[in-house]
Amino acid sequence: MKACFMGLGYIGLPTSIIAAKHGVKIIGVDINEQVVQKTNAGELHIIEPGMGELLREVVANGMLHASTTPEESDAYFMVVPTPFKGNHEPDVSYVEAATRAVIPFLKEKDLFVIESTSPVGTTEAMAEIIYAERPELKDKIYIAYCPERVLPGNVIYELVHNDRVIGGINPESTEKAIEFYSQFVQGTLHRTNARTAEMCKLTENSSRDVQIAFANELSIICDKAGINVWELINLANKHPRVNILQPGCGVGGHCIAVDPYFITADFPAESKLISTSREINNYKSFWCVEKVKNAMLQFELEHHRKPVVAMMGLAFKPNIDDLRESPAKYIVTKVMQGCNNANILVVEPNIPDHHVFKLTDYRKAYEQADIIVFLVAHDPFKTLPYNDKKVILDFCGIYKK
Ligand code: SAJ
Repeated sequence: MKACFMGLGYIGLPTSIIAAKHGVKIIGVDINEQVVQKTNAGELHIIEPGMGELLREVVANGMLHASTTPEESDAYFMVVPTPFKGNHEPDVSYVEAATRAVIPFLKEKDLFVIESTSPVGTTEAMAEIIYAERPELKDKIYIAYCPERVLPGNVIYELVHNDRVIGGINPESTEKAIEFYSQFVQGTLHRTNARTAEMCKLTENSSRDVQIAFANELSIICDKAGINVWELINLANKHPRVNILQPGCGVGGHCIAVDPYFITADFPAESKLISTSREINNYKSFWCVEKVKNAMLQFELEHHRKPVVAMMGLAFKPNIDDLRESPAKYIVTKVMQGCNNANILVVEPNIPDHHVFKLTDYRKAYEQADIIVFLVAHDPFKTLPYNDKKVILDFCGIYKK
């Protein structure tokens, strides 16, 4: 069997590598020539543990080849980004462009799958585009939506072991897609229709966003009430039916802070809780900036000099080097803008250097600074002994124990 993957990014590339490893011949397509060249040279252009060796293997044995243009295959997978346009409205133009690019190659009994996170109705809309161009294929090809659920950093394991939801535009399409994914997925493949599968992906990430918003709201209430939010959540979670997530300095990354807008854009009147949660999580980062600025002013009033401030962490979540859509990075930038960059030590132990920020070793920064701002709960920070001579703003629960 031959499969064509449109998009060799954080999801498309790993999925095509795993499929190739399980005997599917892959043509991987990307508009970025550098990505294509690197992939064909067996070099991974993303960061993902263990994936580099697998790529080298499937390129060397001819199971995976990359190109800037699609080729005739038996199955086609759309794994391209769905960004925003204007006011947080999803932009499906990449999905549509990828779909249009494979239309000339489609033949009877082929499988066409969308994996990109997409607004409800996208799979049906792409089916209409395909049939408009190739009316002879109506009811002769299989069309389905199958979202991914992998957590960056653990992709090799999760691509194989996670359950997946697969929704065809008709039951035959669902079965055909299940047949494909069973070649390498050991988790259960759950059957549904395309609209439910699309909504399921959005629901998973929105559910997490709403739950984190609850924790972030609690953290702001507790700050006012003089209660340690970490202790509070730990105690509340001792209830057998309560499971509150952890507050932080906001919600980042490419998924949880993004996908809820795919629901709020289409159902603005109905998605009150989801849109308020987005606002709370965005506000939490702004609130952290204000807290840091206030602590700096307070210090200056008390000590008649400006404080040295250590900003601990830039990544969007603990123990990774990914700074995309990072609330910590936003907070550091805003604080630096507010004080003309003076006396701010920026720390990110997971990257060697940064083109904008001059990085300081986390131990040195902790030693030198008067105010320590914990933004990301990286493991190395937890080894720093609590020093009550310093002003510590712990937004991510470094000292919760
Ligand atoms: N965060 C909190 N408190 C928490 C948990 C997370 O503030 O208790 C923050 C993190 O610091 C980070 C953000 O949320 O800024 C998102 O991190 P995450 O680890 O929760 O999730 P992602 O964005 O790395 O990956 C998510 C996953 N989805 C779910 O957990 C429902 C992953 O399974 C998806 O595949 C991925 O989105 C995606 O591609 O959609």
